[in-house]
Formats: sequence, C-alpha cells, structure tokens
Amino acid sequence: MTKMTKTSEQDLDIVSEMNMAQSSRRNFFRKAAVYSASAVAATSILSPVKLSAEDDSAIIHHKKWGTTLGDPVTKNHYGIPSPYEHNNTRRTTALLASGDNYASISMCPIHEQEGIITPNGLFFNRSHGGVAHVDPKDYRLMIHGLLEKPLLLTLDELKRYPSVTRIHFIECPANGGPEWRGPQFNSIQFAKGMMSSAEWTGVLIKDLIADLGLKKEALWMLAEGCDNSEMGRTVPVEKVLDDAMIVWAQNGEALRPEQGYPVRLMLPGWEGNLQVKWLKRLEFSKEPFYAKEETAKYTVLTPSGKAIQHFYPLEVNSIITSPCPEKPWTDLKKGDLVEIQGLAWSGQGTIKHVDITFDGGVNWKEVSLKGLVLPKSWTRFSYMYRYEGKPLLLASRAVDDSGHVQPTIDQETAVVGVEAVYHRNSICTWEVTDKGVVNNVHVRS
Ligand SMILES: Nc1nc2c(c(=O)[nH]1)N[C@H]1C(S)=C(S)[C@@H](COP(=O)(O)O)O[C@H]1N2
Ligand SMILES: [Mo]
Repeated sequence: MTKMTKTSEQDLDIVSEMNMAQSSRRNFFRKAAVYSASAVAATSILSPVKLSAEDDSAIIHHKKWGTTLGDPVTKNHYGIPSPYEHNNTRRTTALLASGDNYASISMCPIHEQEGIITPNGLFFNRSHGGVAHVDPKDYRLMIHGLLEKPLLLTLDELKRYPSVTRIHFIECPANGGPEWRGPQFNSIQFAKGMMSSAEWTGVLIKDLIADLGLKKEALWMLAEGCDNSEMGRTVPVEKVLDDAMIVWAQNGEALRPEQGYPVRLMLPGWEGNLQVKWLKRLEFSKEPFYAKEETAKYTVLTPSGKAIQHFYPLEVNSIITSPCPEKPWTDLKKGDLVEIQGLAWSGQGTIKHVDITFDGGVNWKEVSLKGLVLPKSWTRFSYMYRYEGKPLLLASRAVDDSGHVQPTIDQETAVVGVEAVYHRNSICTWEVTDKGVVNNVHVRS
C-alpha cells in the first residue's frame, strides 16, 4: 500500500485552503479577504507560468482561420461539434456487443464530460433490437387496465399536460457487470460508461392519470415499447405514483431516436432497463406481468443460491473520472496542482458526501461537491491535489442521504457473490504509477 509522501507544509496549507474554500461557501466568504490576493496568486496551476508572447507564433501570427473567411453562419443549421473533438464519441466493444451490433450497447465517454449533463449525441445507447425510428404522426400511447377511464393519446395530446423538467441519470444495471471477478477493461468508458445524464421534460404519470380513476387493486404497471423488442417491464404502482414520468424532451430538444423518440418512460434512480423507450402502452394490473413473460425482469443471485427478485433502485455509487486510464497524469510534473474530479450518484436519494483515498482505502479525505446536488442525479466532486509523482491507489466512496455508503469490493461480493451481473456499485480504484499512467485495478482486503 502506498502512502503519500509529504510536500512542504506551506504547499499543503495552500492546497487544503483551496479545497476548503470550494467545499464551503460560507467558509470561502469568511476567508476570501485573506486569500483572494495571496493564495490564489501564489497557487498558479501551471508552473512555471508562461507570460511572454513574443516567441509564441500562435499569438503574433494569424493562423489560416484568421486570414480567410470562416463558414457561412448558415452552414450547419443544426450545429455539430468541432472536428477536433472527433475522439469524444460513444464506443462499443466486442465483449458487450452482439455480432451485428443491433442488440448492443454503445458506451458514453464519461471522462470527457464536464458538469452533470451528457450531450445528446453522447448519451449511452442500449437497444435490444436496434434504434427504432417512429413517425410521430403515427404515434399513440395507450393507458389501460385497472382504470375507470382508459385513455388513448396522440403525441400532441400528451404534450398538452402540464410538464415538469428534471435532471436524472440513466444507468444500465449491467454497468460494470463484466468486472465482478476482476478488471476487464483498462478504460473508464468501457468499465463504467453504460450511464448518462440529461435534463428531461415530460409529464408525471400521477398527473396524467389523476382523473382516470385508478382502481385500488392496481398494484403493478406494465410498460411496453413499440420497437421490435417491446421491452415489456412491470413496475410497482407505488413508484409510478411517486416520481415516474413520461418524457418527450432531453436537454431542451425532442428525445433522440436512441433514447426512444418520441416518448420514453422515466423512473428516476431505477434500473435503466425499466425505462422503456418508444413507449406505446401502460397497463395497470393486480399481478406483475413477468409471471407470464420470461424476460420481464432482472434478478440478483446471492451466494446462498437465493435470488433477490425485486431490486429496482440503483445503489449509491461513484467513480473518479479524472484521472482515469483515458486521462492519465503522464504530462504532469512533480509539484503541479491538478484537479481530481469524479461523479457520484444514487438512485435512492441525494449524494451527501464523497471521500477519496490515495492509498487504496487506508485513509480517506472528504472532497467538495461541485455544481448542482440533486436527488437521483449525477453529482460532480472535486479535489485540488499537488501531484508528487508517487504511485497511488486512487478511489472515491460516496454516501447518500438515505444512509447508504458505497461498499468495498469485498463487502459487496460478500452479499451478492461474484457470479452476479447487475447492480455493481463497489468502490472503483485507479492505480496511478510513478509515471502517471492510470490502470484499472481491484483492491481487496
Ligand atoms: N423499448 C425499449 N426500451 C428500452 C430498451 C430497449 O431495447 N427497447 N433497452 C433498455 C435498457 S436495457 C436500457 S439500459 C435503457 C438504455 O437507455 P438509453 O439507450 O437511452 O441509454 O433503455 C431501456 N429501455
Ligand atoms: Mo440495460
């Protein structure tokens, strides 16, 4: 186990002051007067700071984009990213893809993201029968079963209901699933990229069915898609009447075909597979439908041989996104200040705090949460670190307000075993070598 070596005391003071300032606004304001002038100036992120432009041709000479006309502003009526960002893309791997790539998964480059929103073109995509292209003119939503008044809606009619807009992540419960026995991918995108987050707009199902007369015996709701896989899933009415939504917009525009255009079911914090895309039908019933349909739900096998049947919400989880195998520290020099960042999330509540370790879990340090901290939502965390060029075992551990703490690998496998596929939420560790290379490793006690 690698211990951090000490930098000079003054350095440590300045770094911890920056972290404290981030973690507490009140604290920041109290100390701002003292530190705004001194500490910020003294803790330049780049060392040495380059202030002279004379010999920098990018400053004194125009490049080709400064000496010719650019594109007409009407060239891309729908904008696309800079061609230099072509590497920031979804990816798939043979390990998780069907041969023909129809029943496949395409993973999100979570290490390339800033903030807590995934751009629509990078949202992970898991479709069991390819991406359906539904003509909104021919789209209908049927709501029936144990209701006094069943309902058939067109898309325009659905959109007449009062809408809500909320930020939530979607995670496939198989995210990280190939790695129960050990690391499989030296890549955050493949190890943890079966998730993404967006701002969703749609109607709460409780509002939609408020005057439809839901019967007392209705305990379950079947959701079915109009793609070829249909993806029939049954969920408890309790969740439906809590915060389930039917959404038609994603980050301010219509859902992308990959996310179920024109309409998908959104069950905040619950398994991605339940969030039926290309939604066609909701049927309320007394019994769950999976009694009849073999593929209608996932279970979790425990070491005793017994399966946990109802296991819908995703548990508290986190991962460091920078550094990571795709974003190593190989360009850093000893003494550089660098921001460690990551994402924490929980389907059972709001992230309360996140700790990080540099020594594989022997010592932990609380880090700051940054930006919006919302229920059932990605939460970004941050820590300013003075790079020492020493090997590290770097990991994060999140705690949510439902009282759940992210488990170690040993704690998790003691409950669920290593044959499991779904719901892996144990601590992820990056080994940082003395050269700044980052590797995916499993730390066991
Ligand atoms: N109709 C339909 N809904 C579906 C699926 C599907 O194949 N068809 N895949 C499910 C699975 S397994 C997951 S993880 C999520 C993926 O959502 P995304 O493709 O928007 O990321 O959608 C779910 N909803
Ligand atoms: Mo999934």
